[in-house]
Amino acid sequence: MTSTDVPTTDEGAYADLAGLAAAPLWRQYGDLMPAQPVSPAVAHLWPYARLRPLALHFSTALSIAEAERRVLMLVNPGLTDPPATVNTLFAGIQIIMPGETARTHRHSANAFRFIIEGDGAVTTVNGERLRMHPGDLLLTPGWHWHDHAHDGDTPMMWLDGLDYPLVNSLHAGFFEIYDHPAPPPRTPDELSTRQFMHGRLNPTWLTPDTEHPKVSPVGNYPWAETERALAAIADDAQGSAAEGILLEYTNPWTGGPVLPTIGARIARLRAGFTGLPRRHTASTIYHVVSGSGATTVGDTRLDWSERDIFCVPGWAQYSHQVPPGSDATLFSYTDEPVLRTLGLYREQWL
Ligand code: GTQ
Repeated sequence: MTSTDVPTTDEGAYADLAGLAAAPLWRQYGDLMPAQPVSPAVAHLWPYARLRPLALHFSTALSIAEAERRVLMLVNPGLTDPPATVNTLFAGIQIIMPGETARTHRHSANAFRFIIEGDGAVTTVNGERLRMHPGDLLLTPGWHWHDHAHDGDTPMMWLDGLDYPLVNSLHAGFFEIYDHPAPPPRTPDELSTRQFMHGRLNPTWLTPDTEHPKVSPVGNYPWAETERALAAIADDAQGSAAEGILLEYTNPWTGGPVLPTIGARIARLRAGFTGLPRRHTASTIYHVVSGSGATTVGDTRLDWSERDIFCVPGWAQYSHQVPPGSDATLFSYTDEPVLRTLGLYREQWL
């Protein structure tokens, strides 16, 4: 048909529209403007005890050079193509063996590591060497060069968190390999942590990065400090009715989240804790640092124990329970900063 032809049937008109890369809104309105969020992501739990032997298997089956990063992706059963853990965020288990180096690269996606086990590996971020210990939170903000090297003597495993699903959905993903021998360190080891870790005493001679004000200047939030912060209040503070004694890792320049797109948190849930159910538009990924318990998400019950990873998609109703006997400690990360920045954060207590 030519541009001057007039269709005579509805069917013909719909076919002509499709041929023009156009479509009738009225046939899709409800999908495009849902009354409330509809997410293909599901609540899911990945048992660490099942992942660990597989990580060890691939540590000998595949060289780190072949893999670039030896990471088991935790793929939400509802978000397989492209793979993501929740709508905007990714979780993976990375393993590095003694003597190995994962070469220097950078990507526009923001990343962090939360160390699960092992000792003796060092991550270098934009020229600063950061030693990794279990429970440490290390940041690799977008477009920062980073490599991982391991000179200890046991396998080292950590949780990787990245926002690449969000970055790729915005078509803003860049990646580059540093194709030269690793340069010498640019600052004394761990200086950013030592300069900023005390929060209320910040260096006067430094100023925030005006182009990236929402990126924390801290390389490593060490477990020893996190544990001290929890221990100082955990017996006395009231805490959140949904998340217990929930502390946010903060950017010392802003008091806000550590990365523009990702907030990271640690929570102590006291023995016998029963959280009030709620939902919010932010999605969350949890890692069990210690203890055990259950999280009910809609009709799904996730029973978790030490080192497991699980996720709660946005707008899903959830509540945590911890049995009597011992406390539980949960690390978590969330896309709440994105939703808040865009004016899209909503929460509802149920
Ligand atoms: O360690 O740089 O889990 O680039 C995925 C992509 C880790 C990393 C991941 C990465 C990294």
